[in-house]
Amino acid sequence: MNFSGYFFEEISDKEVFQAITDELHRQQNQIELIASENFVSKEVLSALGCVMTNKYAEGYSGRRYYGGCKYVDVAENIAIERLCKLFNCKFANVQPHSGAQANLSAFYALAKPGDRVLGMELAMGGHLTHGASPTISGKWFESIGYGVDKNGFIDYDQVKSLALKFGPKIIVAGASSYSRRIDFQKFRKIADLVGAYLVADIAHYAGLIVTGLYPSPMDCAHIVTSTTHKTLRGPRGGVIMTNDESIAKKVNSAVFPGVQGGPQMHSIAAKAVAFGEALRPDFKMYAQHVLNNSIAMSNHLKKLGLNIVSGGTDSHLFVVDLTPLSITGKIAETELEEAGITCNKNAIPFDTLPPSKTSGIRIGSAAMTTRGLKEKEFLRIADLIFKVLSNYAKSGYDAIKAEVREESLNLCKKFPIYG
Ligand code: DSN
Repeated sequence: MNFSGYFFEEISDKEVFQAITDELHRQQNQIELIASENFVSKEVLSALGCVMTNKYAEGYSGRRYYGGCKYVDVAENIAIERLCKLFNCKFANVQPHSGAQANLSAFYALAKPGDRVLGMELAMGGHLTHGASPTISGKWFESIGYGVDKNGFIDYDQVKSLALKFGPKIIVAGASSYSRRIDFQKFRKIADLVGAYLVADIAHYAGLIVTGLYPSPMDCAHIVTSTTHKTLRGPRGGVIMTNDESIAKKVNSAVFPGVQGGPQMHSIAAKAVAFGEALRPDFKMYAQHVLNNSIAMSNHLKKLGLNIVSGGTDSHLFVVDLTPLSITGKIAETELEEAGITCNKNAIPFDTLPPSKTSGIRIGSAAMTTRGLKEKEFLRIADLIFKVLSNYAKSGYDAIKAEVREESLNLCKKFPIYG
């Protein structure tokens, strides 16, 4: 994969050009630890900026509502074929503009407004679109939330008892900040007990799943949804997969015309390129490093005295509980950003602080692993994080933060991206 030599063409709109240039420099010069982000290859970027953005192609390959779709059909067919190969599935829809659209389409395909949906609570590590009250998933469906036990692991007994009590139409297995393996087979058994559909949202884990480093739900979920831009390292977007032909038909109708209009063909072309990259042997090595780096870093932060939710990680991400340092997630996010390290504040299970503050931060290894960092560097980043957070508001703090900022910048320069 080629992550160097990215030169975007200067555009005459100076204000926008400046914003793009500044964002490029920010990405080059910050240590990126946001668990849902990654750096795409130069080829994926080129495909994203291609002329397919000009094309309307409502419908599906071979049965569009516009003429002139011959070549976008080729791109979409390649994307579908590669995605099915990656996940070993029979049917795929590559049109969702995002993970949220993919999840909404899955709900639309399988349930009606007023039906019950059982998903992981947002505050416990779930995702907004799995039934959180401000979203369509929480407003149009009767949503019930499950959580984790006192050790931070999914409470399958609770999932089962809630399923038996409420008889949901859909059970969602998937998360935004759950670091451990999800037992999809256990979820399917519970779904079967109550006649529910199982929807697995693997947005975070997709790149680890296709490389065999995280369990795949493909043989047990009725529908699998994902984003394409996290560990899978593709362009921003969503996908839906299934092995059931009648569900596949419902999914296609749900995506278009149910939830979306014209697909973004430039984005689908870029998805096809990224799926091609994920099929290559070096992607497996990349994913293995992502996992090794995350485990090494979380263990090191633990040694330094911080709590890790659930005690560690089986994936690219983990959540640090900051309560031993008496510092909020919001403060940590701001201070670390000023020290050259980007991450996001995140609730910890049973958090007593509101989502605008939180008691934790979420950390992910996918993006910096793309830049070539290995365990040694991730351990050093853990040291830098600890240095900032443990000295916060103490005397000499500003000088310490400046030191860390300089070291972060040097590390970024050693592992350039798009340079
Ligand atoms: N917002 C994404 C995340 O950060 O996990 C999920 O869609």
